[in-house]
Amino acid sequence: MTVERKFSDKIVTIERHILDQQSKFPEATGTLTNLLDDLALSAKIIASHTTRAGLAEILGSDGRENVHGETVQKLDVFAERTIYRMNDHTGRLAVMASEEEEEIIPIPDNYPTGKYVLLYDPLDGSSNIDFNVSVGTIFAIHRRKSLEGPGTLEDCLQKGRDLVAAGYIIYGSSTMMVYSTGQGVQGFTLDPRVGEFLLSHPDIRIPAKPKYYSVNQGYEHRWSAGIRGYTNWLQGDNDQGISLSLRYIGSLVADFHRNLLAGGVFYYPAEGKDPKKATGKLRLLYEAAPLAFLAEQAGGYASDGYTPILDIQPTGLHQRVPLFIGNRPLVEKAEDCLRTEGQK
Ligand code: AFP
Repeated sequence: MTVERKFSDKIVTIERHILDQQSKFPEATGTLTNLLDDLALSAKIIASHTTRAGLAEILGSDGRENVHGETVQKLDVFAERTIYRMNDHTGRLAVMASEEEEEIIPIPDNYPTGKYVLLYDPLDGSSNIDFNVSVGTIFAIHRRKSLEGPGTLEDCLQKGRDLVAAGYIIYGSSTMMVYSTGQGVQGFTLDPRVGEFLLSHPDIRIPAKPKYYSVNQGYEHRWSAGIRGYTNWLQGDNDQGISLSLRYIGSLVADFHRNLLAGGVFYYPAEGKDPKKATGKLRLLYEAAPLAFLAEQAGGYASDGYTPILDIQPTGLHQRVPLFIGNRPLVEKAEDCLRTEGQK
């Protein structure tokens, strides 16, 4: 029997893909490859629980509050512990930081430290879990700046521009891991039958023609005139034929993922009339910077309205920033609107 073999028959697992990428860099030691593998395995473990969220005692919050005063869901705790336990002992990391923890997370003394720094939001959008809405994990990887010993706060406070890799896992109608090491954006879908992430979305590029704008329009009364004008512009108040549909899930990974594949802009602006949201809601290190890295790698752009997100020097672990992210012309239009507003 002769079997016809085509290129499209190639089955690319995430491990194979990461190794292929590594082989392009002869000086690579494999540490980043192994770190990404550890994250893929963490994702599979978390996915095995998110898909059972409605079933067991795991549903609902455990009553504790995280450092931002938000109620922590049990799955947040599980995802947080899973990522920590998969990475504390490997000798690949100098230090970690999580959206759920106030301070940096040191590597325990009895384990070796390594050259990378892992920042993560273990389960973003977790207030949606009880309603069967997609949630996600976001991760960001830097090279340590300190030379040896335990990693430091400064190792964590690095600009997005210096990221080595970033990505997210979306736990939705299927589980996907989307990541970049600075050579484009690759998307893998978890085949639950074989327990492997398979390359399903190679070289993702944001479509040039956008479809959606995503914002919590319920907060419009607290926006500045510039943001209101920008929203009108996206809705069709322009002479460029742009007229976008509104889609907002309230789960950043899901909103970003849809716009990455369909084209559009997500924004969470500063809310002048709410002192608690003077710089928006989203965190620079765990949400804005890693997604900005992916957006730029996919041909898009992200800004806080004035400065590219990737160029902002973080000053605190839990710093919040306004975020505009998606197709470059749409994000630049937001910058225009805010600049014009500032000149009035
Ligand atoms: P939760 O993790 O508390 O659900 O917050 C999710 C999130 O940080 C981000 O994923 C969403 O884009 C954003 O908040 C939604 O915030 P609003 O509910 O204020 O629109």
